[in-house]
Amino acid sequence: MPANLTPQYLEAERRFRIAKTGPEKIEALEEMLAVIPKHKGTEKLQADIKRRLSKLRGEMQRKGGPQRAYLFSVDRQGAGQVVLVGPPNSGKSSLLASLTHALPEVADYPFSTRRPLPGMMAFENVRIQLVDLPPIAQDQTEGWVYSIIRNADLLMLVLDLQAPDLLEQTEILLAELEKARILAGDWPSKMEPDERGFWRKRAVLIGNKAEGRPARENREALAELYGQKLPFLAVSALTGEGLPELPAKAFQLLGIVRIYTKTPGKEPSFQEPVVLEKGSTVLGVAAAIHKDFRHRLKYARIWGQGKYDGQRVERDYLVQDGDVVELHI
Ligand SMILES: Nc1nc2c(ncn2[C@@H]2O[C@H](COP(=O)(O)OP(=O)(O)OP(=O)(O)O)[C@@H](O)[C@H]2O)c(=O)[nH]1
Ligand SMILES: [Mg+2]
Repeated sequence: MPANLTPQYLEAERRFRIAKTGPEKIEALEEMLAVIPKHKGTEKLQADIKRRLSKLRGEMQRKGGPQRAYLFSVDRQGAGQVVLVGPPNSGKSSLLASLTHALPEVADYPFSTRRPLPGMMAFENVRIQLVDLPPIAQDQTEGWVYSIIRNADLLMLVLDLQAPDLLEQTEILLAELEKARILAGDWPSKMEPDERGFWRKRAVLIGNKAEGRPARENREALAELYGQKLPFLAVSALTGEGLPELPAKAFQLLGIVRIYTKTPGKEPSFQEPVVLEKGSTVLGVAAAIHKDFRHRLKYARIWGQGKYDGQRVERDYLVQDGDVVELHI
């Protein structure tokens, strides 16, 4: 064992050893990964923790896992996983109900949501997974909620624009996330903690309950205080105001592109795009279709904005949203 493991790390490891449930183990492993000193001497150990984490997450998502554990994790589906995060009663479940076919419990009392609930939200020809979560509240949110957030692609921070203490609620929300080592901001989401042990996650502020006059004043105050740091959208799950823009915003912030593949001499199908991270190459497209194509790809032809139709491109050519790619293997 590397000699310079900190007391903080050893404490997390102790918690891992005595953990009984999957969510408890995942939480302890995440803490270990966050606080482990990051240098050459711990590289093997870090890799080992990551392996155990992804194995546990996989186990919990398969049907074979214990029923109870299954309730605390959410199998990723569609083009990206977006989680609804916010204080009690801000309208997270209402938004899930408005944007997907899911049927969450909506109630006028706080803490009505107890378990994660996913639904699929449509944006043009892709589907984005939206996950409703229990609220974030000082010392009242169970650890597995943060584990789900750490594993998400995008956070929708849902706030109640009609709450008299809106700004305080926003501050508390961001502070609670930070306590759980989650930094919400205008940066690409990472699935692993950074050097300082923080999960950096891209976030968008959703001011819900935007209808009515008090909301209008609050909206301005929120935009003024946080608008520089975070993208901001005002919506109302009640009247539907702002909701049509929400899926497009999520798609944009997920940082993904849709590529359509075709075989020579045939028309592409525009129904089922290959979804890839922004910054992917033609080789990435090939690898997404079949892992052998990574080695066998010779070149590609491409159609899209700012290119000649059917232009021949090499393997490292960057693809853009909407491109049609013909792979030559
Ligand atoms: N006026 C107004 N009320 C809303 C709006 N959206 C939700 N509500 C109401 O706000 C209350 C809370 O809604 P929920 O969707 O249950 O809120 P939640 O954030 O899921 O609450 P928890 O699960 O307890 O964290 C309910 O009474 C909703 O009807 C809105 O846009 N405008
Ligand atoms: Mg709810």
